[in-house]
This record gives sequence, C-alpha cells and structure tokens, in this order.
Amino acid sequence: MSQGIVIIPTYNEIENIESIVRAVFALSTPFHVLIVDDNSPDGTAQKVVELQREFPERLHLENRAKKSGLGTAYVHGFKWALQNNFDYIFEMDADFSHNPKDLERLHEACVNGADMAIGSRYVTGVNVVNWPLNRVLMSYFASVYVDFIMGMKIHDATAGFVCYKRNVLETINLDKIKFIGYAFQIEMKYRTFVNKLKIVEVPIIFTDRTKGQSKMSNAIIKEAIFGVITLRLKKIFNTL
Ligand SMILES: Nc1nc2c(ncn2[C@@H]2O[C@H](COP(=O)(O)OP(=O)(O)OP(=O)(O)O)[C@@H](O)[C@H]2O)c(=O)[nH]1
Ligand SMILES: [Mg+2]
Repeated sequence: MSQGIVIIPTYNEIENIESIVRAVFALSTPFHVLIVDDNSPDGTAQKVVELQREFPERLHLENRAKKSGLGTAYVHGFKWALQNNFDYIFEMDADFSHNPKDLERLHEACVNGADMAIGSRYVTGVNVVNWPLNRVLMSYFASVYVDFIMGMKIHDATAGFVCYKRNVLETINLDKIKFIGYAFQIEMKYRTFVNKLKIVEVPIIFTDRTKGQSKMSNAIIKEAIFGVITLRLKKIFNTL
C-alpha cells in the first residue's frame, strides 16, 4: 500500500503540537507524521517524544541543533521521507492555519493524477479567516507578482499546505534549495512547474493561528521579493 507522511516543521509550538498530531492521527487515512524541530526552547520536541510512546509506528521526530528556517527544515524532512520510501509527502504548519482534514482532499488530488496538490486560498475568491487586511493583500498580490515575473499561473504561490508525489521531490535537486520563508514555497512550485509536472490547486480555508507566536519577519518578505527575480534569472541563464 502506498504511504503518506505529513511533515510539520516546528519552532516553539508547545501550545499546538499535541493537538495537531492527534488531529492527523484521527483521520481515516493512516498518514505518518514527521516533526522537524529546531531545538525549540519551549520543549516542543520533548512533547513529541512523549507522544511517540502512544504512536510508536507513525510518529517520527528529527531534531536539528538550531533555528535554521522553515525551508531547510522541509528539505531535511523531504530527504528523510524519500529515504524512508514514502509515496505522498505533505507540507503543513503546526498552528492549525491549515485544517488537517484537508490533507485527505490534497491526497485524493494526487492519487487522481496531480503531481503536486496545493491547498489554495485564492481559487474561489479569498478564503482567509482572521488575517489583518494588509497580510491578505500582500499574500494575494504575491501570486500576481509571481505570475508577472515567472509566468506561473498559480493563484496561491506562497501556500505552505501541499501534497507532493515522490517523483516531484526526486526530480528536484534538493541541495540547491536555500530559501527559508515564502521564497521557499515559491521555489518549490517554480521547480515543479519548470519540470512540467502537473500542479492542481485545491480550494481550502486558511485560518490565522490562535495559539503560539508567528515567525513572520521583514527579512522573509525581502527574501521573497528578490528571490522571485533571482529564480527567474537563474532559469533564463540555465543555472536553475
Ligand atoms: N523547524 C522550524 N520550523 C519553523 C521555523 N520557522 C517557522 N517554523 C514552523 O513553520 C510553520 C509556519 O510558521 P509560522 O510562524 O506559522 O509562519 P506563517 O504561517 O508564515 O506566519 P503566521 O501566519 O503569522 O502564523 C510553523 O509550524 C512554525 O512552527 C524554523 O526556523 N524551523
Ligand atoms: Mg502560521
């Protein structure tokens, strides 16, 4: 049987970790979960170790020494998932912005022919709950900007709720991925697009986190703005 694994990067998610893990394991599809924790000072990883006693087969933990960004945490998780022979590999946040129930809809899209299924906020209008207007606008226009520079027609280019079929991650040189924030999400989609793989957007409702701290920063926004141009130039000069 083909197996799916949900990768959840964490930094100081003690208020969310137990409920998010339980929410995934409550689904009828028996997904595995891989937590990639960056030595969170609040004890997130210790909580995962505790939960592993209850879910010894399906809950996995990778510890990294220090906070190194969401992008590299995912790259670490992707390599782990490929090595451990998973067929469907998911990205999901720990903070319940992504509804774990939607994992099954993303999975279904990939089982039915998509190589990459994106949980998208902007396919049918704007499906974002409780975000300040400036964040909604920035996030919405990020995709317009991505289309303008890269010619990639994806409604939600910075989405971080994704299902990949393993072939997508096998065809991307993961060692080249260095971005840490939204630029990472755009880069993964761009490389999938450039490789002419099938990308499908599945409409989801995104809700702002209610517990724990956001790790968004101006540096992440800057990285995205210049990152898109860098990726486009690399493609033009054949060094992507
Ligand atoms: N391992 C690891 N995880 C991280 C790092 N930065 C963020 N994360 C995790 O990545 C996920 C998304 O981070 P958020 O802070 O929610 O970022 P965001 O969703 O863009 O921002 P908000 O909407 O404000 O919550 C969460 O599960 C975080 O715990 C990091 O440096 N290392
Ligand atoms: Mg979040």
